[in-house]
Amino acid sequence: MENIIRKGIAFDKKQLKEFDAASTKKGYKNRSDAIRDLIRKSLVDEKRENPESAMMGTLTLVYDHHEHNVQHNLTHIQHHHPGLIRSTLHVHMNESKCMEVLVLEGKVKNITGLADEILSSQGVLHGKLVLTG
Ligand code: NI
Repeated sequence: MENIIRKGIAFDKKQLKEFDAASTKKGYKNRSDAIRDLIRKSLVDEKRENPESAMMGTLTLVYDHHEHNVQHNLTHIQHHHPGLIRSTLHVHMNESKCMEVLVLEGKVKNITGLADEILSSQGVLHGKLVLTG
């Protein structure tokens, strides 16, 4: 594994003990794996803060299809951003609620702009955007 380098890092004894216990509880087999995942998470968080970063995301939303025009409006919005939307999934949750999951790819500012537009549409009950990359 030539891309791996070893470094000595100083830790607070008590914090390291707590970190190891939490990591073990989560299923990590060793401390290095847990720390590497933390670093990856930190780098993705950093990327998320830059509006120009290229990322992928999922937008999950729930709406009431009885609400006047909601499906028409959501379809209209989505057709205006074909380059951002890679895939969509629609699930009929019950007699009134629908769930949609949109897989998005593009600049952070464009993904969040589209997510804000969709989530603020009338009839959308709630939703959440998750960015990754
Ligand atoms: Ni439905």
